[in-house]
Amino acid sequence: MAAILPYEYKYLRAKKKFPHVWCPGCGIGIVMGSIIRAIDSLGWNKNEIMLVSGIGCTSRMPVYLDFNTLHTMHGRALAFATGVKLANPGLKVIAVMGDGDALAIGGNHIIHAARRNIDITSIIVNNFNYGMTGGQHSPTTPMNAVTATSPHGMIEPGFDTCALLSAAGASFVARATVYHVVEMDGLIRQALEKKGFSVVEALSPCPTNYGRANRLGDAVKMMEEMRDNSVTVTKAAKMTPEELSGKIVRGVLAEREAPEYTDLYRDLCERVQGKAAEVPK
Ligand SMILES: Cc1ncc(C[n+]2csc(CCOP(=O)(O)OP(=O)(O)O)c2C)c(N)n1
Ligand code: SF4
Repeated sequence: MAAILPYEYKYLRAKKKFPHVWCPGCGIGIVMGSIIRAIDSLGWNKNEIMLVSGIGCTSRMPVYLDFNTLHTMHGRALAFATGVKLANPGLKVIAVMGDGDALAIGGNHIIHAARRNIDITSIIVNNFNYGMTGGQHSPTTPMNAVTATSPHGMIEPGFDTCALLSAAGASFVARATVYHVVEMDGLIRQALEKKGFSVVEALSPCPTNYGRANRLGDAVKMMEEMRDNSVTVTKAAKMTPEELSGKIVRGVLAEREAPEYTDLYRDLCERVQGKAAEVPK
C-alpha cells in the first residue's frame, strides 16, 4: 500500500474529490503543492483561508484543497475574492487563476485589484494557453507560437504579466517556475505574508496542448527548458540586455509599501459614520 503523505489528509479533500483531472506531466499540481507547503510553513489555520478560483484547469484547485473555497466563473476569481475580502477583512484570501482567467477575460479585474492594492494573493499559473478548452491562445502566448487559434503562429506579442501588475500598483510581484519548486515555495510564502495585492506568476507546462502544438517534447523536456532558459533576478542584474534576451527572470521583481484598500475603506466608513453621528438633530 502506498505511504500516506503528510499533507494528504490535512490539506486535500483526498477521499471526496480525487482522482484529479490534470493530465500526466501537467505542472498545476506542483504549484498546488507549493501553495500547501507555503501555508503550512506559516502555521496558518485552515479556517482563516479563503481560496477562490475562476474556471479552467488551474481553477480546479479549490475543488481539491480543504480550505474555505469558492470555484466561481471564468475570469471572475478576483471579483469574488474582492467581495469576500471586503465583507471579512480578517480572512486570508488567495485567488488561483490560469493565464486566460487572470489576464484575458479577467484582465480588467486584475489590473484594478492591483491598482487598489487590496490584500489578496494572486497565484497565476501561466501555461501560455487555454489548457482546459483545448489550447487556444491567451494573452501570454508568445509571438510565433502555435495554438489551436493561431495555427500559423501567433502574431500578437504576449503580456509580461509581472511588468503589467507591477505598473498597475501591486505591492509584491514575483515569477517562479515549477522546475524551481523550492524557490517557488519561498516566493509564495513571501507573497502570502505581504500586506496588499501580491502576485506570483508560476510558469508551468501544458504538455497536452501547448507542448504538443509547438513540438516542445514531453513534460520533462518542457521542465528542462525552464531550467536552462531562466535566470534569477540577481544574475539578471549582471547581464547585458543582449544576454538577457529571451531569458525568463525568476524571483521578486517588485516590492513596495502602499496603503491597503480594506484599511482605507474601514477608515472611510468610520469617518463618514462619525460625521453622521455629529449631525445635530
Ligand atoms: C464566461 C466564460 N467564457 C468562456 C468559458 C470557457 N472556458 C473555460 S476554461 C477557459 C480557459 C482556460 O484557460 P486558462 O484560464 O488559461 O486556464 P488553464 O485551463 O490553462 O489552467 C475557457 C475559455 C467559460 N467557462 N466561461
Ligand atoms: S490540458 Fe494542459 S493545463 Fe490542462 S490539465 Fe492537461 S496539461 Fe494541465
